[in-house]
Amino acid sequence: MTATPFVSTEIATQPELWRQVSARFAQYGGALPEAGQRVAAVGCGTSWFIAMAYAALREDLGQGLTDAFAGSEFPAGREYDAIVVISRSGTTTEILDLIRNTKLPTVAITGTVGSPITELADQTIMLDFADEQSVVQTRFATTTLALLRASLGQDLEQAAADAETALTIDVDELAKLEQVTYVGTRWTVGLAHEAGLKQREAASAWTEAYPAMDYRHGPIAIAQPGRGVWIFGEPPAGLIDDVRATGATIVHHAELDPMASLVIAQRVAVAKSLALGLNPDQPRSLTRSVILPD
Ligand code: F1P
Repeated sequence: MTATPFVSTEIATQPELWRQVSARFAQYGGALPEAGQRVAAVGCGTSWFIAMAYAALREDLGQGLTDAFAGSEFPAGREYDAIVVISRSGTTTEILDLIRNTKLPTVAITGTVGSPITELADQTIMLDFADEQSVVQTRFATTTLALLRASLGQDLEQAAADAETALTIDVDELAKLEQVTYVGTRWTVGLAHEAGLKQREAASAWTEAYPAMDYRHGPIAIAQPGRGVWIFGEPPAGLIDDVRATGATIVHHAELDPMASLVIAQRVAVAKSLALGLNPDQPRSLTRSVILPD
């Protein structure tokens, strides 16, 4: 592959988009749930992992009960004050079915103007400026999370500056790791899942992801020299020593916002894909949106 993949260009725009979306936050703020409301956040694939990150962060910031579900797993009949649905394409079957079948208020975050979700959801937050040409999501997902973090009162400037640093870090050695397991704590568990998905999608590579505390309950058995354990956020006590003892490579960007560490993970996924002679924009067996037959 000689031309620059779309995903590489899209990854590089993230710092600016995070700044842009947080500056525009006031414009969208009214549509997002208020503090104290009981909220469900729902998506599929990447969008589910962003929902997971938002849910844990919202609860940890004391803004109210927040659950995250994959689109297919929303528990019908459970009461929430609002459902936040995330879908870049606005066409994902499980998400559209959920909105059609619920009586609860829905707010959709999407990247696609005129998509069915904009007709079905009660309110829509349109992030079309963060849409992507690559099938593999990077900037739509992180820009959505930047918006959600801003809605919870977080300042994204440091994260954006850290993401600029993340764009300059050499990833060649990380891309040579045979296998990576990503771990996180609370809101960074969602980031760990998203990082793992990037390598599976872009490079058809074997990755795993777990809550960091759960990692020692079995998954550590595959750690060995030549493989990596990528830690998002604060590592639990003793974890680094336990991983070091296996000989696996520890990846931990302690000085960067966890979303900037995700940017590095995205770049590793692309580098690994290219090294294998694959097209990182077009994962095997995957389309931009999963639309299932009736
Ligand atoms: C969800 C999704 C993505 C995946 C790929 C196909 O899309 O499953 O997670 O990376 O792009 O679609 P969406 O509902 O956010 O459009």
